[in-house]
Amino acid sequence: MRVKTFRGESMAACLGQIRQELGKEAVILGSQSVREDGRSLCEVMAALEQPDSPLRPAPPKTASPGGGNGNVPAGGQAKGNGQPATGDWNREWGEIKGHLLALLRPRMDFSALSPRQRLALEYLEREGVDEASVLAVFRSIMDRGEDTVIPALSRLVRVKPLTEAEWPGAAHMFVGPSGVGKTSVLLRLALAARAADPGRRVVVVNADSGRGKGRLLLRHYAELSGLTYAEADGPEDFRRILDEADAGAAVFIDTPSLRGEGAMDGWCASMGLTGRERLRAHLVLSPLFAANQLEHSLRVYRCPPLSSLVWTKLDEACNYGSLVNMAHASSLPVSALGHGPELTQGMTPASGKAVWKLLFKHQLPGE
Ligand SMILES: Nc1nc2c(ncn2[C@@H]2O[C@H](COP(=O)(O)OP(=O)(O)OP(=O)(O)O)[C@@H](O)[C@H]2O)c(=O)[nH]1
Ligand SMILES: [Mg+2]
Repeated sequence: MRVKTFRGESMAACLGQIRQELGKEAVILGSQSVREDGRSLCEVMAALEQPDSPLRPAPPKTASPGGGNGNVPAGGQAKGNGQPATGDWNREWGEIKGHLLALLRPRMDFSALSPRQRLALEYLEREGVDEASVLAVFRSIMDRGEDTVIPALSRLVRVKPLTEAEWPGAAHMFVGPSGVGKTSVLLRLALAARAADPGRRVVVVNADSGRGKGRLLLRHYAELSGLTYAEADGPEDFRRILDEADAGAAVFIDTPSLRGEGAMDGWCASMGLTGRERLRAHLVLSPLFAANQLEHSLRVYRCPPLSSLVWTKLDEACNYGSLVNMAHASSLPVSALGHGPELTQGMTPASGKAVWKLLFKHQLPGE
C-alpha cells in the first residue's frame, strides 16, 4: 500500500491532486485542517492499495497569482487573488465532507478497538463530538496502535495556556460573537498580569468604536483597578499601542463583534494589524452555541493573528463535545477556560487535565 499526504487550499483541490497522482482507486484515510505560514490548508491522507503500480507523475504546477497551488474547486469562483470565493469554498467543503464521512463511516470499525477505547469513543459521540473528529481520533489510535484514547485526543485538542510564560511578550486581542465573554476574559487577564507584576504597565484597549456602553464598562473597570485605558479607532492608534507592547507593556485589546465570513480578516487589514509579530488573537466561544454557529464564527473571525480558542460559559453548558470539534476544525490550541461570571475566579488557563475532566466528568476547572 502506498500512502501519501496531500495539502491544498480546499478539499476539492486535494482530491484533484489525489486523482491525478494516485488515480481513481485511491482510498482516503483521513483529513484535517492544518496551518502553514499563517494560512489554513486542508490536508488529506490517501492510499493506493496496489503495491506494484507506480505512482503517476505529478503534472507540472501552474503558478497562481495568489501564490497558492492554482486549484479552484469545481464550480467555485476564484477571487481576484487566485483564492476560491469563501462562500463557494465552504459550501463545497461541507458537501465533500458529508460524502467522505458517508464513505468512511463503514471503515470506522469500533470492534478493532479495545473495550475501553470503544466505550470512550462511544461516550464522545454522545457528548456531541462530531463524526469527523471521532474518525480522526479513531484513525490516530489505529495508526499508532495505542492502548488509550487520551494521547490521540491530545493530538487533536492541543492546549497552550494563556499565561505570560507560554505567550511571552504577546499583545492579546479577543475576538468573537456578541456577548460571548470577550471583555470579561480580557479584564481577568489584565488583572492577572497586574497581580503578577505590579510594576508593569498594563493597557486595556477598546477598539469597539460602535458601542459606547462597552467602552464605559471597560473604562470603569480599568479606572477601578489601576489599569491604563486606551481607545483605538484606526491604524495610527494601533501602531502606537503595539509599539507600547514592543516596549514591554502588557496589552489586551477588546474588539467589536462582526458580521459576515472573513469579516475579521478585513477588519485587521483596515486597522493595520497584519504583520505585527507580537499580536495574538484569541477566538472566544461558548459550548452554548450550536455546532453550525460555532463553525460560522470560525469563518467570521479567522484572521492572520488568530492563535487560540478561549471557551467561556462552561458553567452553563451541559456537554463539551464542541471543544473537540472546534479544535479539529480550526487546528488551534485551547488557551483558557471561562467557567463563571465572577471576574476574580471565573477563568483558568487551559490544561489537558482540565479539558479531559470537563469532557469526561463534566467537572469544571477549580471544582
Ligand atoms: N456564567 C458565565 N457568565 C459569563 C462568563 N463569561 C462572561 N459571562 C457573562 O456574560 C455576559 C457578557 O460578557 P461580556 O464579557 O460583556 O461579553 P462580550 O463578548 O464582551 O460582549 P459584547 O461586548 O456585548 O460583545 C456578562 O454578564 C458576563 O458576566 C462565564 O464564563 N460564565
Ligand atoms: Mg464586550
